[in-house]
Amino acid sequence: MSASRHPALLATDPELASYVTAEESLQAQTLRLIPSENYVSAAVLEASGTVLQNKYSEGYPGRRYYEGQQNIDRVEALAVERAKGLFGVDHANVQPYSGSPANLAVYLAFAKPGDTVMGMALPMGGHLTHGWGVSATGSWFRGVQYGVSAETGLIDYDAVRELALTERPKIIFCGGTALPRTIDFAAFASIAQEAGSILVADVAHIAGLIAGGAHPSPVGHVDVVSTTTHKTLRGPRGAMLMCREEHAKAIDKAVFPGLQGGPHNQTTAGIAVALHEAAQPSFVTYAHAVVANAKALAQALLAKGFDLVSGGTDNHLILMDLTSRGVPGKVAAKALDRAGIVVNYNTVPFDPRKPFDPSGIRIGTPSLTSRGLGVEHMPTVADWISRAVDAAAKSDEPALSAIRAEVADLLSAFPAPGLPVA
Ligand code: DSN
Repeated sequence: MSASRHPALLATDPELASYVTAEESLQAQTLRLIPSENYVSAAVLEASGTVLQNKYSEGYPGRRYYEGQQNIDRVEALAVERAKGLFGVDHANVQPYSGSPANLAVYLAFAKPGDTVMGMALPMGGHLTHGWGVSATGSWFRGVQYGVSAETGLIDYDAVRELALTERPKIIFCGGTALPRTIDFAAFASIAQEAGSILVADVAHIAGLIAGGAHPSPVGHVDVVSTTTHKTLRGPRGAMLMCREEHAKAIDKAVFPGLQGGPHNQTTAGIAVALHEAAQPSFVTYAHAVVANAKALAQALLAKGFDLVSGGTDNHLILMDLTSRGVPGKVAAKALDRAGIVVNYNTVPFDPRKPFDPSGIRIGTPSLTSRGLGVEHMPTVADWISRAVDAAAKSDEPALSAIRAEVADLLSAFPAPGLPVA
């Protein structure tokens, strides 16, 4: 692969250009199974690298604190309209820099420091920003946390209700980062209504599945939908907050001027393109294929004797508990990396091990689906994972190298969107 794809960068800063080129090769030749990652299209990449970068635009379309917004206003208004159309919401704010600032804006809109807020515990599959202690959201607010049942690995909605009615939180978050099962937004809505809480669905992981009709939508059930734009939605790294009209002012005020300054207009452009792509029939096919691939991969892993949290998956994500294989998650993740399969180590519910050295790994199918791999390839992927975990237990480096070659060989027939063809 040649760095000539970035000629100006190569001429100005060859060292940096070489890192970008190396990353292109890495992303082309490895099987990327991190469920929060994807491959954006060439069009999204182009939009994200435009001269829109050069413009300051504090405010919102038609209400800016800087002049020269003729084109920027159109870009942002287009992104907003596309978000509203795709998700069927009254209002969309496309300015949050990423998921954590988006969630922080929700706190700013609806709570005061010291208020009680409720979310899923991080080790159970929640997110740091859902009131977990080490996050500002768990130290500036009083975070109370729900989890999953030890028997089933599923959310126990009766327990969530009991906690909500005891604690009466200002805000309840549903959604998370390691949830392999469908979220029952209607059940959360009835709990939030009883508790008098603002309900926020953080759909960062599943936004693309929702857009493509492969997961139920929270719209109509929740007060606010928070999402990043770069996971299953396949846009640039950014975020959006969506809500009913009654909350529009509070959300906009919280994002700007409450929390952020000028929006990243080049990212807004990339989001607009990604939303356009997500409105096409091919995206519906992609979203359903992501889920079909994850289900097929889960079946194949179960057949190899792996323990999966909740016994499988309904979405794009699989949480593997490696305790019975006798290999810690971190050791497995590093061995898989050497085998050309990129995952992240992850806590599993009720994990006796520490977060930096947990019992599990988290995998998902968005990236491989974007490359065009299908259910017929999932037994091979499960076999690679099984062999790599066994090789990790025996420190068998030649076995890992052999898998790496097999991975690169298969992937060479499935060029990744947005990457140069080798
Ligand atoms: N959203 C997280 C992930 O799932 O990777 C990171 O915060």
